[in-house]
Amino acid sequence: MQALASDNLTVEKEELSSDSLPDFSSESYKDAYSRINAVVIEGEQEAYSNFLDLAKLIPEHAEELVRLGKMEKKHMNGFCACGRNLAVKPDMPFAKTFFSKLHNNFLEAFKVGDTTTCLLIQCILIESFAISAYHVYIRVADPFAKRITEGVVQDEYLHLNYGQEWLKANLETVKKDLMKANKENLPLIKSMLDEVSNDAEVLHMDKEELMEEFMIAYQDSLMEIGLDNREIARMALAAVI
Ligand code: PL3
Ligand code: FE2
Ligand code: FE2
Repeated sequence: MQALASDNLTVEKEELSSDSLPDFSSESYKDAYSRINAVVIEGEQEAYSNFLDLAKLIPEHAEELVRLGKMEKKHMNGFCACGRNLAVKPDMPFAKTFFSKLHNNFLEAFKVGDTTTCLLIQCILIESFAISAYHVYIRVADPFAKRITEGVVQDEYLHLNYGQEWLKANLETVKKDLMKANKENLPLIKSMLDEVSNDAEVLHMDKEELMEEFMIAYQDSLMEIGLDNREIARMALAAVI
């Protein structure tokens, strides 16, 4: 009896610890992974096409932007391999719907030549989202996916950095557009996080932690761009109201 009681205690402790690794072969893990994996694959695919569009908006940096875009294709292939490795079929229709509002906003902005909004959506919002989620995922991923994601996250900083530098150099002329684009798009990131949080939980990724990591990456990036504390606070508040 004694031994049984203490065994139960150990199990309970392991389940409570968010850092403990999940059972990668369980049906519940594979089911949640089919959506999360698809979201990441679709996100990388759309990032590729967004960088090609950005290359058209900023022809003087076309070569660099195409190079950044090609990295996204590699990321996509890497994450496809992660799904295959776990024998999971990504739920791509789910992922397409998941990104549709944000992607439409990008395409609308592209159509009217609104570089600021395109950069905010792809380089700042999406890349901050990816960087924060990948960092949280790395702690609880299977060994194969962990290695892939560690390589990917390094590139994502280059993508974030590109947007930061451009917006910083043009800040005075784009500030109003930047605020407006933030107001329209940051709430979408918040709802997207809400939408995947249950599946992320199954992968042992904590929602609060995902939100914290995102807000840190996002606010850091706004600081790099040269916004002051008040402006950053005002922009961050768009996520809750
Ligand atoms: C651009 O380089 C990448 C765009 C991808 C965006 C991904 C968002 C991540 C969403 C939620 C949690 C994912 C965890 C990672 C798992 C493989
Ligand atoms: Fe990427
Ligand atoms: Fe990226």
